[in-house]
Amino acid sequence: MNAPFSYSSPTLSVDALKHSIAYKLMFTIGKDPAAANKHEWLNAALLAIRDRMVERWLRSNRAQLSQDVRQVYYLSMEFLIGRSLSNALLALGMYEDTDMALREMGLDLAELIEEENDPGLGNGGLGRLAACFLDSLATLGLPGRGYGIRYDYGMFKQNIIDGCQAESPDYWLEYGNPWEFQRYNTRYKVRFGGRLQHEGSRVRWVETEEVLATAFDQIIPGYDTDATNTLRLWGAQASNEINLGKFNQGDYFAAVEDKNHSENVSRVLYPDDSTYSGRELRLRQEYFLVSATVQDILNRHWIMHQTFDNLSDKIAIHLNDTHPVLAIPELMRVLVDDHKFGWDDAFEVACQVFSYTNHTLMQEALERWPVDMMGKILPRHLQIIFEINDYFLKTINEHYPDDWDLQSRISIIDESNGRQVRMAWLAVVVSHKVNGVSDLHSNLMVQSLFADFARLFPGRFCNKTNGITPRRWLALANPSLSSVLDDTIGKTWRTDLSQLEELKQYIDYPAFIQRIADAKLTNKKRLAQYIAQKMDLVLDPNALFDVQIKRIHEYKRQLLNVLQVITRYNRIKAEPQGNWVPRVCIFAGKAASAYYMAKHIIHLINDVAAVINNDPQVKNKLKVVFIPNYSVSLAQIIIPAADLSEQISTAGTEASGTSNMKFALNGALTIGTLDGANVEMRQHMGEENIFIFGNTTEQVDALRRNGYNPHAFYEQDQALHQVLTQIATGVFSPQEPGRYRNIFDSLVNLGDHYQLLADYRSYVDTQDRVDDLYRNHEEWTRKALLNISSMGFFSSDRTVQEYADEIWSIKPVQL
Ligand code: 26V
Repeated sequence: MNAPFSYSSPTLSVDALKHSIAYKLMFTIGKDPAAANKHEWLNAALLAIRDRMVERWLRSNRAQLSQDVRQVYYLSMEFLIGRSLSNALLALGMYEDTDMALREMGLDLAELIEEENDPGLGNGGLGRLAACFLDSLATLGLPGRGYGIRYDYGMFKQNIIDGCQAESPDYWLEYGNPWEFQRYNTRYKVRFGGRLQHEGSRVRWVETEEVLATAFDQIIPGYDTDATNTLRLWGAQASNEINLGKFNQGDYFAAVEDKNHSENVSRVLYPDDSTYSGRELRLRQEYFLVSATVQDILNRHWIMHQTFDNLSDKIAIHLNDTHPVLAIPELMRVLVDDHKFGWDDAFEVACQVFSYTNHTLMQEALERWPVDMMGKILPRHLQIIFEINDYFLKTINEHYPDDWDLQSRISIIDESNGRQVRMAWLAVVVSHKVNGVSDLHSNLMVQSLFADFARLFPGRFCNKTNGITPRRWLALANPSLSSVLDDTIGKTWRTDLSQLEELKQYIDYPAFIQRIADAKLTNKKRLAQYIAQKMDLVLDPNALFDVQIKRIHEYKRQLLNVLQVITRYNRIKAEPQGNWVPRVCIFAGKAASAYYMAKHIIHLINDVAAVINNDPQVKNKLKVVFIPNYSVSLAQIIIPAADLSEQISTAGTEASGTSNMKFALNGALTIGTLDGANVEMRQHMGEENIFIFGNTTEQVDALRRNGYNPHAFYEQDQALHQVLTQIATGVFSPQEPGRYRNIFDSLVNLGDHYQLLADYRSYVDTQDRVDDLYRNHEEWTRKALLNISSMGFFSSDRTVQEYADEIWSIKPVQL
């Protein structure tokens, strides 16, 4: 297919830009430039920039269609894309021109960038990974599309009130979302409930409730390329039939109520990534995503091919964790019930089309839906899942006859727990590839969670170590370091991160090392300024900035960090004139609103901060800060300012981690356990350039098996004994001395599930080595440089290229 017409590239001159911005303000937003406020100017600028992306977008879409290449569809309940304006300007190479244009109009680009809201449509690592992948897919010119949900309310906002987390809703659409294109004509019916009617061998799903899914598209620009991709998010709309029916009966209020009820399906992101809750609305959300997406994919395929016989040649569907796994029975349902596929053929197609990433081994986060609930909301899907299970168990029985233990372990239906559907099992049975997200995690995955399946299908399991996009996490977040790199090795590291290796040749040039140190100091001042402004707390930018930012979870062990902070405090108090390395311990992260212990830990951090920060004996030797409302945009300020990155989860619990990579890329040294991707980071940077401490996975397991006794550690280590006693007796909560007694009990008397006490000594001693190195600032910076230069492997471009080659079998589109 030839392009019907083509535009010449718009002149990106400053004058043209000024003209577009003013034009947008007046004719799209309808505001007089003399009266417009900052938001209106931001939206005008943003629409002007969006126009510059549309042309590339149309061209990319046209090329994808005409070349009829195989496509990947990335299904995820979460996309944490962060702010888009600065990313778009970077991708288009328009930052300077826009800056100039706005300045000439009396506006400040940096200020407008800060004004953009940050859509929080994800919980943490999993959603952010999806966003990095979209960026890499586009930059590599790979034909792919993200599909997700356009929640009205994203991740809650976190306020800290009297030291405690308080949540408030995040209505991110308050000022509209100028990036999105609402597709009024791309709408699909999504059905729930009803009953099944059997007509011979055919099944009809009837008397369902219906909700409409409407598409909202956002352009995902590739960096320095014409290639773009699309993120398509579905919003729920009440279907007209329902409303009109009641309306005609004269019950106007009931009609409106129903409308609200059905639109609830895309109302709010579930803000809990630690425990699976089994709530009906969540199941509806998952099916809403999947049903609209499968219809859309098939619709597009039909338009291009007028047949579904070649479906598995042309599409790959990737499942980001089990949340969209209902896509499997949904695709089979549509093929069998609506397009007359035989059951075996539909199963075969599904196996070739689907692939699945596992992101956690934690039992409590694994999805399992009660059979009764699924039967009520999705009766046909439940039936198909039973058929898949029967078919699968039958084939296994042919190879391992009458091994009933095996059968019950691998059955998709767990009969032991009040009958539940194990979504991870379903994903494994019907995917051609299943991957973990770091070497360690992928190995543990096949040794533990999926051990039976790995024996049955050894070729199905693989590893794809996570990565991060260097565009957002270095070029955008850290302009001062980026400019040092540009001056030294040129600018092309943005698309080929392995070029950072070249920095190693400058390791012995003190002037160069000094420039790296200066860039860090600039970033630390930027963060200090943010903290002074928001929290009224003054920090010394020369102190060691020690940072742990991530969701609050017991396995991530923020509490171990607190034990170390208090230990340091006690030592300073015991020897106030000692030669202490000044340290600022920075925390940030949200706790799931129902996760009592996580919230309690936030409270403790703030209580400890209040005591330490106000102790006149301590002064600047130690400060503790909990920065509220962690988000992508906050991460972009905090990470470049870190000297030390805390990656201290119990070995075997953090699937990969991705902030560990962001920190190292920005020149922080890591203190961490041999967990997740820390293991591979150590291999790449060399063990002398990372602070590893604590038990290994094997040692953690051995302790668990042989009877771990935290009480013995408490008794034997004096410093630890002191810290735990202080927590238990209210030294940090004098108004309520018993406040943290339960934390003491959980560590000392109730088993210390994540083995903090076992790793405490090794952690504290390693922190002393950190101080020693920091005293020699040049040596410290040399190690930071070696960290930066070893991070090439951890670009999400590498990760996505591996998925493209080894899982999706897709090739770039020619533009
Ligand atoms: C779990 C759940 C449980 C049910 C309700 C909603 C919900 C939402 C999200 C999750 C996610 C749990 C898995 C997860 O986020 N894993 C993280 O994935 C990162 C990217 O691979 C990885 O770096 C982190 O180590 C891993 O914890």
